[in-house]
Amino acid sequence: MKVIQNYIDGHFVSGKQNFADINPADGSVIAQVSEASESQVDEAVNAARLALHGEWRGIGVRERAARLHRIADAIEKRFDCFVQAEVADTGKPISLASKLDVPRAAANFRVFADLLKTSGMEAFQTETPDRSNALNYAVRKPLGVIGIITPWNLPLLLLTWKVAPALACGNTVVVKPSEETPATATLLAEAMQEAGIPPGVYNVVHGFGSGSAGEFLTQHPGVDAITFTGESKTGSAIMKSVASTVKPVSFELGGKNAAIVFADCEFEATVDGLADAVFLNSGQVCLCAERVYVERKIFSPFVEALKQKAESLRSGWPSDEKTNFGPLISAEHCKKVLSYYELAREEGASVVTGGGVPEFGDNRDHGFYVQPTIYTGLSESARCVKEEIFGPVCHITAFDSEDEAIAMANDTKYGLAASIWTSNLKRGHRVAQQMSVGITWVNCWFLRDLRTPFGGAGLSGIGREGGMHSLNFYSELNNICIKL
Ligand code: NAD
Ligand code: 6OH
Repeated sequence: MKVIQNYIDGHFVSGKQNFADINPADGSVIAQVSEASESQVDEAVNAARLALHGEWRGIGVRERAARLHRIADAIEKRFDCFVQAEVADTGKPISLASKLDVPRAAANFRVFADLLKTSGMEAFQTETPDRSNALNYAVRKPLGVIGIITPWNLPLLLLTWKVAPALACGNTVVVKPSEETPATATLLAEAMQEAGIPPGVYNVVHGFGSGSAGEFLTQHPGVDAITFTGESKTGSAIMKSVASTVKPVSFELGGKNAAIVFADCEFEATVDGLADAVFLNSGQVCLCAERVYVERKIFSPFVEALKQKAESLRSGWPSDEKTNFGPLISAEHCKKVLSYYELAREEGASVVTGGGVPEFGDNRDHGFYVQPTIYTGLSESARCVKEEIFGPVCHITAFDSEDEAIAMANDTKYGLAASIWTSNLKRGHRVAQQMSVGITWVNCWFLRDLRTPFGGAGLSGIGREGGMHSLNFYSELNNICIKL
């Protein structure tokens, strides 16, 4: 059976023991993953530190950008391998991995390569007390060794979203991909080799969080910063772990995102948009809308139309091109989502559609599929309306006024994303500006421009990445003040 290895100092290496990589579509074991020991994490960090001062340091901006483009080329050359590995690990439909995950991985490298070449630094001419002048300007230096910890829902997309700007800024990285989806991080090492990225610049350590590679990395004194995407409670554990060494952190965490649908929306386009916002990747996108607020005038037809969409999703084998709805990531996550389906009933929800497990009569019955699900009728304080479920499920509430919708949408400890659906653009701007979140979409959802700030408020994160925000996080800025 295939063994997915660690990648340390330019070499593929086995770890201390193996753990199973499971296919979410049928529960079968598809590979063994080599778990890095504490001393291997140490080796990876030391290799990354040495590489900071080696050949990588001397490579100028133009050449670094060229190598980032070469990484993108190498990903595109292996497009099918990446797609297959991502589909096997996550169970996501092949159409999604080939449209979203893998192209975005290449785009992440290209965008940050180009941004690096074109971005300048701020400069100020400053009046001095003696009526003379001083010139202030900043220079950008690498932050050092960056520890990157990522989740399983968009494994390659989210990993490269951090690796690309980190390398663009001249850092070296040690990445710890999710234990559920290890394959593409190791495949990326092949692309790094082909692109001429020196040994030690990109390292991969596989394993779990607490008591394993994740924690070894966050606690390591040789790591200069941690960037993490995952659950809010893991973010809290990582914060504690890095506190003693005062490392900068960038956190993209959970969400309980709202969509607000006004009666004047373009009905069909909005239903299509919401079907994506609720069910894409089986609801396992941090930006998914689990709370949908619909103006009372169109409540019933809207609920009915979204129900039709949910029931028309094709819950098939992930490698079938016609499938547009896959399983959840794991038995454990499936149990969690089904416990919320149960809780919704206990809390008094009306089940519009779904709420259970599909039956296939083949090996998919051993996989982690659940039905796309819509609820209505819960109070705004119900746990199913307050807590992130991270599955293909939403609750729909009717509202009468704009202010009421805004108040309900903002009544959450999270603050990642929101979407507003209206044909009144003035209202779109007005409502969007009142959302307590990091990202608001109007008449669209998950439409990304990689130059824009991305991140969350409240429990949804710390800091922003994207465009210059990424370059600033992954750099140490040195401001130079010269008396003229
Ligand atoms: P998770 O927090 O369980 O795991 C994420 C990563 O952290 C994994 O690699 C895991 O091994 C590691 N980890 C776990 N405990 C750790 C510890 N104590 N120390 C160091 N590392 C540790 O998240 P998940 O279940 O993989 O992903 C789902 C969650 O991620 C959801 O809450 C979702 O909203 C969130 N998410 C957020 C964004 C965003 O951009 N805001 C994007 C994707 C996913
Ligand atoms: C979360 O599941 C999705 C995050 C998306 C991004 O970080 C992005 O850059 O598009």
